[in-house]
Amino acid sequence: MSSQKNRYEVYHDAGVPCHVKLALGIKNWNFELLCKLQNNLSWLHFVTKSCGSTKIPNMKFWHDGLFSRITFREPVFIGGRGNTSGLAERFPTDRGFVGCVRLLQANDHRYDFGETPAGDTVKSQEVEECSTDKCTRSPCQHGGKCVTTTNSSICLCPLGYTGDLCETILDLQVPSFNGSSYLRHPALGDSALSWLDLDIVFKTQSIDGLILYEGYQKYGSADFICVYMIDGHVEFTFDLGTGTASLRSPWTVSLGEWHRLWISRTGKLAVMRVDNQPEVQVLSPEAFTQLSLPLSMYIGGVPDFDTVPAQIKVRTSFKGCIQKVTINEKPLQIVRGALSGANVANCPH
Ligand SMILES: [Ca+2]
Repeated sequence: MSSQKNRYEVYHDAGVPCHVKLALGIKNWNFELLCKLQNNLSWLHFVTKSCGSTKIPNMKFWHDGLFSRITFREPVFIGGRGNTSGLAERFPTDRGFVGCVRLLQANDHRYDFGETPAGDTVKSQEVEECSTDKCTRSPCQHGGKCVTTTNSSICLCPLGYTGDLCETILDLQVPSFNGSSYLRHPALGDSALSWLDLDIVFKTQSIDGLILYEGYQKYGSADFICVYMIDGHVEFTFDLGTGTASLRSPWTVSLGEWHRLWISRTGKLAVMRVDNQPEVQVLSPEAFTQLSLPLSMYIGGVPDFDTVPAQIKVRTSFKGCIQKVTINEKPLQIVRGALSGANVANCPH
């Protein structure tokens, strides 16, 4: 296989050359090629993959040579010709492939691009990890989820593990959140219909970040609650189904120190106090008075901010520690009570 600009040519030679030329997209994962020999017929079969924008019809292709078998004695080369200078005049290009190959399967053998003995690669030269897909080899341990960023990849570690590759086992006491962390808890359900008291002790390292959130169904009830840091202030925004109401701490809170936050909401009225700052209060607009929260509650962040209503201006997860959350006078088991979570570590003393 060779490439020149956006043209790929695929050669299958069992005595008589036969060529197929296809124009394919650059910078997309392209297609899967199946090449089979059957009796004295050989055919090539192209299947487009959904991730490429180019559509190639399935094709069958027969060569009219005499030979019916093909025997390979040389190693398989991927991406470049290697030491096959004897075949130079039969190859129309002397350039190697520039791009990524993520799967190669011949008959039933799926090649492992790793080095021998674990993988199939006997020798390689100037091959590196595909920069557009750093997660192909999924380096994360203990079930961590690999997520690509612009230049690299990060591991989202499951609850109880930490480290760049989720390699460290944790006994979590007071959880620390790093800006990509969250803990998912059971829904509050109807336990907050008429009243909701929150008592939270936290220490933030950033002026912005989501501390607690539960909502909100795109196609159903619009009820939600959200506690978060924004511009150094603590805010509480809630919606009983007829529009949002917000409370903001009058003053900013210091970074790196413990703070205590009380929120008490009864029907449409919500009252908030942070440390010894003045109390603030607000009434929810319009008619609805009940808060029903059927979805999971999140502490320290959410896996996907698309699920958080646009009225919440903060779009980053919390950076810091959360020592205590009490809901309606019941202490929440912040870590042990969580259904799942990611990237939660121990709060440094
Ligand atoms: Ca409601």
